[in-house]
Amino acid sequence: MADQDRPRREVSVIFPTYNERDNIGPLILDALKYTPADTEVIVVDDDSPDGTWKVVEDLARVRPNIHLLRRIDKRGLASALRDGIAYSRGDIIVWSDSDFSMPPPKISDLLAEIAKGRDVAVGSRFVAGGGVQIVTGSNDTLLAYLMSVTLNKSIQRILGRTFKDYTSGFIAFRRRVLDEISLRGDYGEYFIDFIYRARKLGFDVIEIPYMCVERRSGVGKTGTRFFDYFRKGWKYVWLTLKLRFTRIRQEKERRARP
Ligand SMILES: Nc1nc2c(ncn2[C@@H]2O[C@H](COP(=O)(O)OP(=O)(O)OP(=O)(O)O)[C@@H](O)[C@H]2O)c(=O)[nH]1
Ligand SMILES: [Mg+2]
Repeated sequence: MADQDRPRREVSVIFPTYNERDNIGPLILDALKYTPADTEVIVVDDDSPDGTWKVVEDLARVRPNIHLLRRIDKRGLASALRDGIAYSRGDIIVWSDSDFSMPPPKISDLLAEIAKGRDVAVGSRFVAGGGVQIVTGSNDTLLAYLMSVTLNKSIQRILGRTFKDYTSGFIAFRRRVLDEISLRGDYGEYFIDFIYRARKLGFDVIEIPYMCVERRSGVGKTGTRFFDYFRKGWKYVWLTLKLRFTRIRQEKERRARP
């Protein structure tokens, strides 16, 4: 069936994957428990060497609402999400990491907010009730947590404290938001950019607490050395400063013009 012939759906859940072979099957089936019956799942896999795509291919063969986009010569988290969006048919779009660090039952909480009329619901580690599970004895998770808190505090200083988790990556939103803002940038910057512009343009954005847990299986792609965080952190802060001094309204006006 050609892409554009696929039926419209209530919800599209997009999972970007790179080497998530043991997570992705159970994750898809779990996510489908917490979404309406008329939900499609789109996995965007960058030809993972561990064969993640094969697991999804097998599932997609027996479940018509599961789709695999296997990208051979493309890489990158934000670019995977953009391809997932372009393929999706849902009126509501959801995505999360594909390692169980963002618990699938929380998807129904995000969708409940959209059902109440919100435009965007973000899974947040930094509002009351949310958090990050620190594994005892793991310096890596502790460092990741501390860097993430520091980074988010810095971003809040520049963009405002009324929003807390600018690097969440766990979200549900109405497709119509995309009529006004596109998904720009790479890796984590895309999220800061998307949330800041959505709020600036007057969309109703809410944060819903969730507890971020350790990935269930496999190894993380995020560097665990201080230098990796520092390098990435600088990129984020630089983008944040640029956003702060850009006139967001101009984009809306440009898009509104025939
Ligand atoms: N398609 C695709 N997915 C990616 C890519 N990089 C990361 N992902 C997936 O996006 C999600 C978030 O990835 P990262 O933020 O790099 O974090 P992670 O690999 O979970 O690392 P840890 O959280 O430290 O365990 C994970 O489910 C990855 O499998 C990529 O280049 N392409
Ligand atoms: Mg992870």
